[in-house]
Amino acid sequence: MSQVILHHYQLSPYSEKTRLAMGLKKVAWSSVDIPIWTPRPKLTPMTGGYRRTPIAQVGAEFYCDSLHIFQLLEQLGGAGRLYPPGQESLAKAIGWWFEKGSFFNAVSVAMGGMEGVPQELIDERLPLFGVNIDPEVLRPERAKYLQRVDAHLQWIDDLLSDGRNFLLGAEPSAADLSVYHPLWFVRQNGGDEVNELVNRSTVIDAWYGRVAAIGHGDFTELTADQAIDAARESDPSEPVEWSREAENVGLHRGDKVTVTPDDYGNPVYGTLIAWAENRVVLRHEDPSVGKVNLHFPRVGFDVALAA
Ligand SMILES: N[C@@H](CCC(=O)N[C@@H](CS)C(=O)NCC(=O)O)C(=O)O
Repeated sequence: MSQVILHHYQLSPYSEKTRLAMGLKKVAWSSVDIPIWTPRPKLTPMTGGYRRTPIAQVGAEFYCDSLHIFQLLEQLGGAGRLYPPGQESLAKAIGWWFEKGSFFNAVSVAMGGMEGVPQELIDERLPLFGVNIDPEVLRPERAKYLQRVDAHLQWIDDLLSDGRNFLLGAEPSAADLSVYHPLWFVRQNGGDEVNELVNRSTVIDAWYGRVAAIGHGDFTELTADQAIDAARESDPSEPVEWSREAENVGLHRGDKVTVTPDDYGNPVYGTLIAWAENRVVLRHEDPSVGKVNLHFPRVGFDVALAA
Protein backbone atom coordinates (compact mmCIF):
# COMPACT_ATOMS: atom_id res chain seq x y z
CA MET A 1 0.00 0.00 0.00
CA SER A 2 1.34 3.45 -0.89
CA GLN A 3 1.75 6.03 1.84
CA VAL A 4 -0.73 8.48 0.31
CA ILE A 5 -4.34 7.33 0.01
CA LEU A 6 -6.72 9.42 -2.09
CA HIS A 7 -10.45 9.24 -1.40
CA HIS A 8 -12.08 10.41 -4.62
CA TYR A 9 -14.39 9.57 -7.50
CA GLN A 10 -13.66 9.55 -11.20
CA LEU A 11 -16.12 12.31 -12.22
CA SER A 12 -14.82 14.86 -9.68
CA PRO A 13 -12.88 17.79 -11.20
CA TYR A 14 -10.99 18.64 -7.98
CA SER A 15 -10.01 14.97 -7.82
CA GLU A 16 -8.67 15.17 -11.37
CA LYS A 17 -6.63 18.20 -10.32
CA THR A 18 -5.19 16.14 -7.46
CA ARG A 19 -4.61 12.99 -9.54
CA LEU A 20 -2.55 15.12 -11.94
CA ALA A 21 -0.60 16.55 -9.00
CA MET A 22 0.31 12.96 -8.01
CA GLY A 23 1.56 12.48 -11.57
CA LEU A 24 3.51 15.74 -11.60
CA LYS A 25 5.19 15.01 -8.26
CA LYS A 26 5.61 11.29 -9.08
CA VAL A 27 4.05 10.30 -5.78
CA ALA A 28 2.90 6.66 -5.74
CA TRP A 29 -0.64 6.57 -4.31
CA SER A 30 -3.51 4.31 -3.33
CA SER A 31 -6.94 5.02 -4.75
CA VAL A 32 -10.16 4.60 -2.77
CA ASP A 33 -13.21 5.08 -4.96
CA ILE A 34 -15.95 6.83 -2.94
CA PRO A 35 -19.66 7.18 -3.80
CA ILE A 36 -20.47 10.23 -5.94
CA TRP A 37 -23.18 11.29 -3.55
CA THR A 38 -23.72 10.82 0.17
CA PRO A 39 -24.11 8.72 2.26
CA ARG A 40 -20.45 7.70 2.40
CA PRO A 41 -20.68 5.47 5.46
CA LYS A 42 -17.03 4.39 5.52
CA LEU A 43 -15.42 7.77 4.83
CA THR A 44 -17.64 10.20 6.72
CA PRO A 45 -17.04 8.85 10.26
CA MET A 46 -13.25 8.98 9.76
CA THR A 47 -13.24 12.57 8.57
CA GLY A 48 -15.58 14.18 11.06
CA GLY A 49 -18.21 14.62 8.37
CA TYR A 50 -16.08 16.66 5.94
CA ARG A 51 -17.98 16.12 2.74
CA ARG A 52 -16.07 17.75 -0.05
CA THR A 53 -13.98 15.69 -2.46
CA PRO A 54 -11.09 14.81 -2.58
CA ILE A 55 -9.53 13.91 0.77
CA ALA A 56 -5.98 12.58 1.15
CA GLN A 57 -4.94 10.26 3.96
CA VAL A 58 -1.54 9.32 5.33
CA GLY A 59 -2.02 6.89 8.21
CA ALA A 60 -4.10 8.73 10.82
CA GLU A 61 -3.70 12.15 9.11
CA PHE A 62 -6.48 13.38 6.81
CA TYR A 63 -5.87 16.32 4.47
CA CYS A 64 -9.04 18.14 3.46
CA ASP A 65 -9.17 20.39 0.37
CA SER A 66 -6.93 20.11 -2.69
CA LEU A 67 -5.04 23.28 -1.70
CA HIS A 68 -3.80 21.57 1.42
CA ILE A 69 -3.25 18.22 -0.30
CA PHE A 70 -0.90 20.05 -2.69
CA GLN A 71 1.14 21.28 0.28
CA LEU A 72 1.52 17.66 1.40
CA LEU A 73 2.48 16.41 -2.06
CA GLU A 74 5.03 19.18 -2.53
CA GLN A 75 6.81 17.90 0.58
CA LEU A 76 6.53 14.20 -0.32
CA GLY A 77 7.16 14.04 -4.05
CA GLY A 78 10.62 13.85 -5.56
CA ALA A 79 9.85 15.25 -9.01
CA GLY A 80 8.55 18.51 -10.48
CA ARG A 81 7.31 21.45 -8.47
CA LEU A 82 3.73 22.40 -7.78
CA TYR A 83 5.08 25.69 -6.50
CA PRO A 84 8.14 26.92 -8.40
CA PRO A 85 10.59 28.91 -6.24
CA GLY A 86 9.38 32.49 -5.74
CA GLN A 87 6.05 31.76 -7.45
CA GLU A 88 4.09 29.89 -4.77
CA SER A 89 1.74 32.76 -3.99
CA LEU A 90 1.26 33.53 -7.67
CA ALA A 91 0.39 29.89 -8.42
CA LYS A 92 -2.09 29.85 -5.54
CA ALA A 93 -3.61 33.19 -6.54
CA ILE A 94 -4.14 32.09 -10.15
CA GLY A 95 -5.73 28.85 -8.89
CA TRP A 96 -7.97 30.66 -6.42
CA TRP A 97 -9.13 33.13 -9.06
CA PHE A 98 -9.89 30.55 -11.74
CA GLU A 99 -11.58 28.05 -9.44
CA LYS A 100 -13.73 30.70 -7.75
CA GLY A 101 -14.52 32.41 -11.06
CA SER A 102 -15.06 29.44 -13.33
CA PHE A 103 -15.63 26.12 -11.56
CA PHE A 104 -19.38 26.42 -11.11
CA ASN A 105 -19.90 28.06 -14.47
CA ALA A 106 -17.95 25.31 -16.22
CA VAL A 107 -19.84 22.59 -14.36
CA SER A 108 -23.12 24.25 -15.32
CA VAL A 109 -22.10 24.42 -18.99
CA ALA A 110 -21.20 20.73 -19.00
CA MET A 111 -24.15 19.46 -16.98
CA GLY A 112 -26.58 21.36 -19.17
CA GLY A 113 -25.50 19.01 -21.97
CA MET A 114 -25.49 15.77 -20.01
CA GLU A 115 -28.02 12.98 -20.39
CA GLY A 116 -29.14 10.59 -17.67
CA VAL A 117 -27.89 12.51 -14.62
CA PRO A 118 -29.24 10.48 -11.66
CA GLN A 119 -32.08 12.18 -9.79
CA GLU A 120 -30.39 11.20 -6.49
CA LEU A 121 -27.36 13.34 -7.45
CA ILE A 122 -29.52 16.31 -8.43
CA ASP A 123 -31.53 16.10 -5.18
CA GLU A 124 -28.47 15.58 -2.97
CA ARG A 125 -26.46 18.50 -4.38
CA LEU A 126 -29.33 21.03 -4.24
CA PRO A 127 -29.03 21.90 -0.52
CA LEU A 128 -25.22 21.73 -0.67
CA PHE A 129 -24.66 23.99 -3.69
CA GLY A 130 -27.87 25.99 -3.45
CA VAL A 131 -27.95 25.44 -7.23
CA ASN A 132 -30.14 23.05 -9.16
CA ILE A 133 -27.87 20.92 -11.37
CA ASP A 134 -30.75 19.31 -13.25
CA PRO A 135 -29.73 19.51 -16.96
CA GLU A 136 -33.29 20.58 -17.79
CA VAL A 137 -32.79 23.65 -15.60
CA LEU A 138 -29.21 24.41 -16.72
CA ARG A 139 -29.64 23.93 -20.47
CA PRO A 140 -31.64 27.12 -21.15
CA GLU A 141 -28.95 29.08 -19.20
CA ARG A 142 -26.04 27.68 -21.17
CA ALA A 143 -25.27 30.93 -23.02
CA LYS A 144 -24.88 32.76 -19.72
CA TYR A 145 -22.51 30.18 -18.20
CA LEU A 146 -20.55 29.83 -21.42
CA GLN A 147 -19.82 33.53 -21.72
CA ARG A 148 -18.68 33.65 -18.10
CA VAL A 149 -16.19 30.83 -18.68
CA ASP A 150 -15.07 32.35 -21.95
CA ALA A 151 -14.42 35.78 -20.43
CA HIS A 152 -12.01 34.28 -17.87
CA LEU A 153 -10.38 32.05 -20.46
CA GLN A 154 -9.39 35.15 -22.40
CA TRP A 155 -6.90 35.95 -19.61
CA ILE A 156 -5.45 32.44 -19.87
CA ASP A 157 -5.19 32.88 -23.63
CA ASP A 158 -3.33 36.16 -23.12
CA LEU A 159 -0.94 34.60 -20.64
CA LEU A 160 -0.05 31.75 -22.98
CA SER A 161 0.19 33.87 -26.11
CA ASP A 162 3.92 34.62 -25.64
CA GLY A 163 4.63 30.98 -26.47
CA ARG A 164 5.25 29.66 -22.94
CA ASN A 165 4.39 26.01 -22.39
CA PHE A 166 2.66 26.45 -19.03
CA LEU A 167 1.05 29.31 -17.13
CA LEU A 168 4.11 30.17 -15.07
CA GLY A 169 6.73 29.36 -17.70
CA ALA A 170 8.46 26.29 -19.07
CA GLU A 171 7.32 23.84 -16.40
CA PRO A 172 3.84 22.87 -15.15
CA SER A 173 2.73 24.04 -11.72
CA ALA A 174 -0.30 24.05 -9.43
CA ALA A 175 -1.65 27.02 -11.45
CA ASP A 176 -2.03 24.84 -14.55
CA LEU A 177 -3.84 22.10 -12.65
CA SER A 178 -6.34 24.56 -11.12
CA VAL A 179 -7.22 26.04 -14.50
CA TYR A 180 -7.26 22.67 -16.23
CA HIS A 181 -9.76 20.74 -14.11
CA PRO A 182 -12.94 22.80 -14.77
CA LEU A 183 -12.15 22.61 -18.52
CA TRP A 184 -11.50 18.88 -18.20
CA PHE A 185 -14.98 18.44 -16.75
CA VAL A 186 -16.52 20.30 -19.68
CA ARG A 187 -14.48 18.42 -22.28
CA GLN A 188 -15.25 15.06 -20.69
CA ASN A 189 -18.95 15.59 -20.24
CA GLY A 190 -20.28 18.57 -22.17
CA GLY A 191 -20.55 17.01 -25.64
CA ASP A 192 -18.94 18.04 -28.94
CA GLU A 193 -20.78 21.31 -29.36
CA VAL A 194 -19.70 22.63 -25.97
CA ASN A 195 -16.17 21.28 -26.39
CA GLU A 196 -15.70 23.39 -29.48
CA LEU A 197 -16.94 26.49 -27.72
CA VAL A 198 -14.73 26.09 -24.64
CA ASN A 199 -11.76 25.01 -26.70
CA ARG A 200 -11.48 28.60 -27.85
CA SER A 201 -7.97 28.77 -29.33
CA THR A 202 -5.11 26.61 -30.58
CA VAL A 203 -2.95 28.07 -27.81
CA ILE A 204 -5.29 26.82 -25.09
CA ASP A 205 -5.81 23.52 -26.88
CA ALA A 206 -2.07 22.84 -27.06
CA TRP A 207 -1.60 23.83 -23.40
CA TYR A 208 -4.54 21.55 -22.42
CA GLY A 209 -2.82 18.63 -24.17
CA ARG A 210 0.44 19.29 -22.32
CA VAL A 211 -1.31 19.31 -18.94
CA ALA A 212 -3.30 16.15 -19.75
CA ALA A 213 -0.03 14.40 -20.69
CA ILE A 214 1.23 14.74 -17.10
CA GLY A 215 -1.00 11.77 -16.22
CA HIS A 216 -1.88 10.35 -12.84
CA GLY A 217 1.38 8.59 -11.93
CA ASP A 218 1.49 5.15 -10.29
CA PHE A 219 -1.47 4.08 -8.22
CA THR A 220 -3.09 0.94 -6.91
CA GLU A 221 -6.70 0.33 -5.86
CA LEU A 222 -7.55 0.10 -2.18
CA THR A 223 -10.81 -0.68 -0.42
CA ALA A 224 -12.40 1.69 2.08
CA ASP A 225 -11.87 -0.97 4.77
CA GLN A 226 -8.14 -1.08 4.05
CA ALA A 227 -8.01 2.71 4.42
CA ILE A 228 -9.85 2.44 7.75
CA ASP A 229 -7.31 -0.17 8.90
CA ALA A 230 -4.45 2.15 7.90
CA ALA A 231 -5.91 4.93 10.05
CA ARG A 232 -6.69 2.67 13.01
CA GLU A 233 -3.22 1.12 13.01
CA SER A 234 -1.45 4.52 13.10
CA ASP A 235 -1.14 7.09 15.85
CA PRO A 236 -1.88 10.68 14.88
CA SER A 237 1.01 13.16 15.04
CA GLU A 238 1.18 15.82 17.77
CA PRO A 239 1.70 19.08 15.84
CA VAL A 240 3.00 21.95 17.98
CA GLU A 241 2.51 24.99 15.76
CA TRP A 242 0.49 27.75 17.32
CA SER A 243 -0.22 31.26 16.14
CA ARG A 244 -1.27 34.40 17.95
CA GLU A 245 -3.77 34.84 15.17
CA ALA A 246 -5.85 32.16 16.90
CA GLU A 247 -5.78 34.05 20.21
CA ASN A 248 -6.71 37.24 18.34
CA VAL A 249 -9.97 35.63 17.32
CA GLY A 250 -10.57 34.16 20.78
CA LEU A 251 -9.48 30.57 20.13
CA HIS A 252 -7.18 28.45 22.27
CA ARG A 253 -5.48 25.09 21.96
CA GLY A 254 -7.88 22.40 23.14
CA ASP A 255 -11.04 24.35 22.27
CA LYS A 256 -13.93 22.44 20.74
CA VAL A 257 -14.36 24.14 17.39
CA THR A 258 -16.01 23.93 13.99
CA VAL A 259 -14.15 24.30 10.70
CA THR A 260 -16.45 25.29 7.84
CA PRO A 261 -15.71 25.97 4.15
CA ASP A 262 -16.28 29.67 3.42
CA ASP A 263 -18.31 28.91 0.28
CA TYR A 264 -20.47 25.80 0.73
CA GLY A 265 -20.40 22.69 2.89
CA ASN A 266 -21.10 21.61 6.43
CA PRO A 267 -19.08 22.36 9.59
CA VAL A 268 -16.62 19.74 10.84
CA TYR A 269 -16.37 19.40 14.64
CA GLY A 270 -13.20 18.60 16.57
CA THR A 271 -10.61 19.73 19.11
CA LEU A 272 -8.26 22.45 17.89
CA ILE A 273 -4.68 21.19 18.35
CA ALA A 274 -2.61 23.33 15.96
CA TRP A 275 -2.84 26.63 14.11
CA ALA A 276 -0.03 27.47 11.71
CA GLU A 277 0.52 29.99 8.92
CA ASN A 278 -1.04 27.72 6.34
CA ARG A 279 -3.12 25.16 8.21
CA VAL A 280 -5.29 24.32 11.18
CA VAL A 281 -5.44 20.83 12.65
CA LEU A 282 -8.36 19.26 14.51
CA ARG A 283 -8.21 16.09 16.60
CA HIS A 284 -11.19 13.87 15.86
CA GLU A 285 -12.14 10.53 17.39
CA ASP A 286 -14.44 7.83 16.03
CA PRO A 287 -14.93 4.18 17.03
CA SER A 288 -14.03 3.03 13.49
CA VAL A 289 -10.51 4.51 13.54
CA GLY A 290 -9.77 5.83 17.03
CA LYS A 291 -7.97 9.20 17.12
CA VAL A 292 -7.12 10.96 13.85
CA ASN A 293 -5.99 14.44 12.79
CA LEU A 294 -7.97 16.51 10.28
CA HIS A 295 -5.89 19.11 8.43
CA PHE A 296 -7.43 22.14 6.69
CA PRO A 297 -5.85 25.02 4.83
CA ARG A 298 -6.22 28.44 6.49
CA VAL A 299 -7.44 29.97 3.26
CA GLY A 300 -11.04 29.07 2.43
CA PHE A 301 -12.11 27.85 5.89
CA ASP A 302 -13.60 29.57 8.95
CA VAL A 303 -12.79 28.34 12.45
CA ALA A 304 -15.23 29.11 15.29
CA LEU A 305 -15.97 27.93 18.79
CA ALA A 306 -18.46 25.06 18.68
CA ALA A 307 -21.80 25.96 20.17
N1 LIG B 1 -12.00 23.79 -2.25
C1 LIG B 1 -12.24 22.37 -2.42
C2 LIG B 1 -13.34 22.16 -3.43
C3 LIG B 1 -13.73 20.69 -3.56
C4 LIG B 1 -15.05 20.50 -4.26
O1 LIG B 1 -15.90 21.41 -4.34
N2 LIG B 1 -15.24 19.29 -4.73
C5 LIG B 1 -16.53 18.92 -5.30
C6 LIG B 1 -16.32 17.73 -6.24
S1 LIG B 1 -15.17 18.11 -7.53
C7 LIG B 1 -17.40 18.44 -4.19
O2 LIG B 1 -16.98 18.36 -3.06
N3 LIG B 1 -18.63 18.07 -4.50
C8 LIG B 1 -19.49 17.49 -3.49
C9 LIG B 1 -19.09 16.10 -3.12
O3 LIG B 1 -18.23 15.48 -3.75
O4 LIG B 1 -19.69 15.61 -2.17
C10 LIG B 1 -10.94 21.69 -2.84
O5 LIG B 1 -10.06 22.38 -3.39
O6 LIG B 1 -10.77 20.48 -2.58
